[in-house]
Amino acid sequence: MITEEIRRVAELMEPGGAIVVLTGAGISAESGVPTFRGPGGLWRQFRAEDLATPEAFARDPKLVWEWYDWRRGLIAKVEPNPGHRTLARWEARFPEFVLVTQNIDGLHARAGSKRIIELHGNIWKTRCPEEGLVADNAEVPLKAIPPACPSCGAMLRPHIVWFGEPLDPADINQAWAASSRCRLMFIVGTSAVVHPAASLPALAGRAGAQIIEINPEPTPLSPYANFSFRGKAGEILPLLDETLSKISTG
Ligand code: BV8
Repeated sequence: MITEEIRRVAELMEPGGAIVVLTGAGISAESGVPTFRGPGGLWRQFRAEDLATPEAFARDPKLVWEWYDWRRGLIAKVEPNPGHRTLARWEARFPEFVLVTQNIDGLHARAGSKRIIELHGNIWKTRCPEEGLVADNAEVPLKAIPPACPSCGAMLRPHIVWFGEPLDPADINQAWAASSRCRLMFIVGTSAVVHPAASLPALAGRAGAQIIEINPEPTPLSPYANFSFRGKAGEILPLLDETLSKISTG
């Protein structure tokens, strides 16, 4: 059944209108990737300070790499879900569509999205701290922990933005620019507590965009959303897509 609110949002999705979608761990939850802060979330089991900071890596790189190797093993076994696939379709459908993700799991790309701003990096990439070279790495499990740079032998690090590290200026600048000129911003599956990602909807809202949140739980951004869908991304996004198709075929 198509709710009135779904129809209203679908009607706002005009073919030429700029759309930004900000995703978080919740969109991958239905694929089986653990979130960070909810029940069963990674930060309920592990301390971010021990595993996701530059200080933790300097102290114990083997421990940090083992944790990422374990997560790579989990992610390698799962598939993108209908939420990821809907966003890939929207990229093809809307010329001014920008996908900004905090996720590092690579599932948006596997679903077919091509223009993705990965604000926090990608678990399938390594970076050489000496030469700055970013390389793809799909080994599961990793052959050596910690892995070494094939070119200079230095210890590689995950190509991930840890707490206290700046985001890649090119990524955050693109995300800021897209957010400040979009007409619609969807916030999907994020607890909206990690900055600067969580500041993007405010930027869009101030510039006059309609804010649409999709999350089974309320977040600090919920009071500012024009539409809040309390449901799963893998159900609400396909429902919106279906409604969009019905509207456009009359
Ligand atoms: C920086 C990578 C500056 C590791 C991650 C302003 C105010 C306060 C603090 C700060 C601020 N600005 C900066 C900070 C500090 C800090 C920060 O934000 N701290 C917070 C926590 C207080 N930010 C930083 O440190 C950032 N860097 O600001 O640098 C700087 C400048 C110059 C020089 C030096 C430094 C860097 C942030 C990067 C953090 N990296 N981790 C890894 O993943 O291995 S953050 C971690 O949280 C994840 O990566 C994830 O991307 C991110 C966000 O989490 P969510 O995706 O939202 O996931 P969460 O579990 O929280 O929520 C899931 C949601 O899904 C829930 O709401 C749930 O209800 C919902 N859900 C569940 N199922 C579904 C669903 N929704 C839909 N469908 C479902 N089926």
